[in-house]
Amino acid sequence: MRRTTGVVLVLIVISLSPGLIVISLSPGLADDPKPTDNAPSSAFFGERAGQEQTVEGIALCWCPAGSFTIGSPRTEPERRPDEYRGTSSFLTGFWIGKYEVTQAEWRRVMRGMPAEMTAGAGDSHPIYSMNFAEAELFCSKLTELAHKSGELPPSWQFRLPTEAEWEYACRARTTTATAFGDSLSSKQANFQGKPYNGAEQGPSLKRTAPVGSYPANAWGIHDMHGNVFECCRDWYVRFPPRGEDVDLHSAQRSATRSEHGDISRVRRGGCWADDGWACRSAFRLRFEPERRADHIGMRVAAVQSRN
Ligand SMILES: [Ca+2]
Repeated sequence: MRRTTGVVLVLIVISLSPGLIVISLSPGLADDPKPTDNAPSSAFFGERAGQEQTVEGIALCWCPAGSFTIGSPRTEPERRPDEYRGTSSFLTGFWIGKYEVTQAEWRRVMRGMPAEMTAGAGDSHPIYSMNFAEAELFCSKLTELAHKSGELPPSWQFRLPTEAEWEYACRARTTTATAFGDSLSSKQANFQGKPYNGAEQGPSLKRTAPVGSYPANAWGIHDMHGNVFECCRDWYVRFPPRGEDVDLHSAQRSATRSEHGDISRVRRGGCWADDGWACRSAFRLRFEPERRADHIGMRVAAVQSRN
């Protein structure tokens, strides 16, 4: 049985603004960790940024513990106010999908498709048109399969990335507007129409491309820019808190309402149906939980559970 007596959990409640409560659980240092107890999960940690492994058929890239500047500078062309900058940090590293979840992966785990694939169909095309609940169900079923096969330690799980995790993985240490610099051509990512910030005009497929058709970022991750938008687990908060391990999955009360009164999750990274500017690393957009769209897909993260 896993020993937990050596760890003291410190509960910190920070009130950042009226109605916005962030709860952070940090492991205390009351006792030395017991290596024998943690051996299986410790061995599962990566050792360097971009290190790869495949778990339950899903290729993953390691994102190390550390911090980065999330958001965009005021000087960035096409910047929006909700991209305000701050320092985001991660106490522990995590794995993120090297590719968007594909249609073949979805079919294998879910035993069916969420909708007709009208914007590019095929095993290696990204899945889309799932709603938020189905995206989360995919992650929990994948976790179950990977626990059963023994490829994922019991203390780890697949889930959607937080916005901070997503942008950290997207940037891969870059501070420019995209992981490929301050402009973006549709030769570098699958988007439609106008290149971003004066880049060379490339093709417009007007549909999804097989995942990995475009160059990877510095950590080996493909299609963080373009192809399909990727839903994150956070509720959309116009000015989310920055800081350590921010996770707004349960921050429904803090979610910012749209002009129609709706609250939403968040999607990131632009897509085949939008211009290049929407592919910027810091760009954020709403994703209403019940919505299905042929340009919104997902990518998984594998993280050590916090309980
Ligand atoms: Ca994408």
